[in-house]
Amino acid sequence: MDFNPALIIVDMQNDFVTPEFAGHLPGATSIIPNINELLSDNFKWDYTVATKDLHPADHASFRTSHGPSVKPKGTVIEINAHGKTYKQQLWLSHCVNGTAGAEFHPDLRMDKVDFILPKGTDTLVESYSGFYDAIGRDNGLKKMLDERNITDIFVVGVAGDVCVRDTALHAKEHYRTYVIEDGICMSTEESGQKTLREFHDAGISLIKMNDPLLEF
Ligand code: VGL
Ligand code: ZN
Repeated sequence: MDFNPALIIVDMQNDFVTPEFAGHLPGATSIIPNINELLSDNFKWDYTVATKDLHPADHASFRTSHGPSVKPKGTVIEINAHGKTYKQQLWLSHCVNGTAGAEFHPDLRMDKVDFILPKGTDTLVESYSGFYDAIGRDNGLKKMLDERNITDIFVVGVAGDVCVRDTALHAKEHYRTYVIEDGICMSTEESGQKTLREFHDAGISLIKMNDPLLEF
């Protein structure tokens, strides 16, 4: 059986990972050593990709982008974009192109990453998944994986219950898919538990750094 593994590192950017930044997830810095280990020469990936949430300053997913008052936390709105309507939860402004918050956490060994995939660059459309945006448009990731005959996808990064979740669920539509539990950070315990059940129901394997599957 072919085994051509790829590593997808999701949104390890300051706004999500670094204390003091906009959408910092408590505990997110603790996964950096594991991700760096995965990027070391101890692993022979056929391809490594890092997704990068990259939004214009007035992005439609921001609580500040819809009228003069800042929308309350957790607000979900309908957005019309390119002839489609989709529901979007609103977030604090995050990963604005050109700001420090959009940069990868400085401790990550990004020089070992083969390809950086920007997503969410369209003002009107968020893209949690590395594969397809909120209105189903292709970010081009599958084509790059298929050109390298990738069979198995391992996913790490943040947030475990948002962008890791959507990326892993889309990956599973095409590849054997694993989420590395000690390589992700959830935004909340409750949402994290729900996401782990979704992974299980979708047939996504949850593994740890010491899993024998990672000895290649
Ligand atoms: C993310 C909310 C909005 C993430 C990105 O990377 O999980 N969450 N944009
Ligand atoms: Zn975003």
